[in-house]
Amino acid sequence: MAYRDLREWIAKLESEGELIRITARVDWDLELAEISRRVLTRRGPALLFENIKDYGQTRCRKIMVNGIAKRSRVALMLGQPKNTPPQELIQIVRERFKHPVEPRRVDTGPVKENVVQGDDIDLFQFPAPKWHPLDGGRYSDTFCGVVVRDPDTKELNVGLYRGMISSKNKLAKYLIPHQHWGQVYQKYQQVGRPMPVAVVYGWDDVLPFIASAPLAHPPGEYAYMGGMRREAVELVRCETSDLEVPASAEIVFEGFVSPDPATYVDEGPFGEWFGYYGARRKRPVVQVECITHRNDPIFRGQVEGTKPGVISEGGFAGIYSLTPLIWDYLEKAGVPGVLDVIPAPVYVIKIRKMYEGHARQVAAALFGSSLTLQTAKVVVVVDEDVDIRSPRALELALRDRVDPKDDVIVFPGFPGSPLDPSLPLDYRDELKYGAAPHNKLLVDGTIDWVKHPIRQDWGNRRYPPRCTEETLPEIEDLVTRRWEEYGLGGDL
Ligand SMILES: Cc1cc2nc3c(=O)[nH]c(=O)nc-3n(C[C@H](O)[C@H](O)[C@H](O)COP(=O)(O)O)c2cc1C
Ligand SMILES: [Mn+2]
Repeated sequence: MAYRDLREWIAKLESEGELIRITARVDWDLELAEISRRVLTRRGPALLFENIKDYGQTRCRKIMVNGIAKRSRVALMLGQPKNTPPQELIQIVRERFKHPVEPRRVDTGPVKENVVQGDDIDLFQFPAPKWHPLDGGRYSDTFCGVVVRDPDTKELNVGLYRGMISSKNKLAKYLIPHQHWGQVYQKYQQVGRPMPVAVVYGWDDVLPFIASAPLAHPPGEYAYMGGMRREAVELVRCETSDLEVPASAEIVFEGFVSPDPATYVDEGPFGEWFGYYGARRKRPVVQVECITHRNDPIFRGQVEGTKPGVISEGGFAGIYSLTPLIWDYLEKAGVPGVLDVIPAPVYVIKIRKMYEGHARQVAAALFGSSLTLQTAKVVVVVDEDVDIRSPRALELALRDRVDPKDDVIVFPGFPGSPLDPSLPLDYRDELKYGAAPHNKLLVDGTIDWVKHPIRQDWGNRRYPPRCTEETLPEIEDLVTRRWEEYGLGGDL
């Protein structure tokens, strides 16, 4: 039932009317990105570009975008009906995270149809777009899986980390030390050895879905991909290292990151998910030593930095991966009563409040975990009677339940995302600080039990009864009965 590879996934999307092939000639230089962005803004279909300027005769001639940028396609990825409601999808993902499936090793697979080494390596043979006008280069790594192995535990890690083509055989990478591959890289640096890396493009879209989620080890990302598909991922060994990649992936770049900062090259600016360009800095490099790919391979990418209010494909996938993870994490941390979760840009958590301090417990758990290090900066916690999916209801809760003096609480000195544009540029130096030095904010929108004890004259409530919802039943009946008599019949 699982999709074997990107091609089977594309065929499924096409049969469901969820993918369009673009055969008109399109320029990789901004035009392709703008088409993708407009279609994303309209929550349109996935796109397969088949005719890219300068890419008629190259090793790779096609690129797919927007594969899981819509709920119907997230549902299809999970083998569910297209119209599965979002809250149901989140519960399905939650359930599948609880049942990881270990990967299976196979001897070979389609990804080995072509093995490219030495002088034949040329990353510009792959149609990486220029996504934003001020980007420092062409970003090949926007929806891929970056594989490394922890030299101590021997575990594989698959993360989605951006990368820019720096030259024919160099990928400049945004490697943040606190991320899993950043932690692995520090181990290689300590012993002065280069870190083997494999970057995987194009497979079942559970690959970028899982690679961009902050998951626990063990069992690691491949087991979670297996869990999402309910079928083991088949892995083959790389040519130049003991790393492992999906046997039916479209393309794999294999290489090494030198431990020596003298080898770092310029990376950035890049239009980031915060909606701003980041800074250009010297960053680690994957020196590519081998490329393996299928015949007529299909590249995979996504446009970041969309229009205000429009969530990118990566951000969209994140709603469906992060929400279940946060929910489970809070439960495991022993935080009771979580009823709903909205992750990022502002976290909103709905709880059945059980004691005073409950909201602070939620916030402290979120700020205390690496799970939410990148994304949790502002957390709002509200009671169960607030519809957190209604912006108006949220505003009313902020106005009517919050005492700015007591309920707005700063948690100073936490690690956070170096992408945050509110930080001074120096704080955003990820290689200097590991993460970025951050302050976090809780807005406690729950009713304060100390200030508002239960009152019998309010019907055993802490807050005054709402005047907007209730009149006496006999008055309702009376007015209904006399409606015509008032001269208010007909349409009124
Ligand atoms: C499109 C996209 C691009 C990303 N780029 C980066 C990046 O350049 N560096 C980074 O550290 N995290 C990046 N992330 C976030 C990581 O993928 C995410 O934190 C993930 O949990 C990393 O895997 P890990 O937990 O195994 O380290 C990106 C996420 C998305 C959706
Ligand atoms: Mn990981």
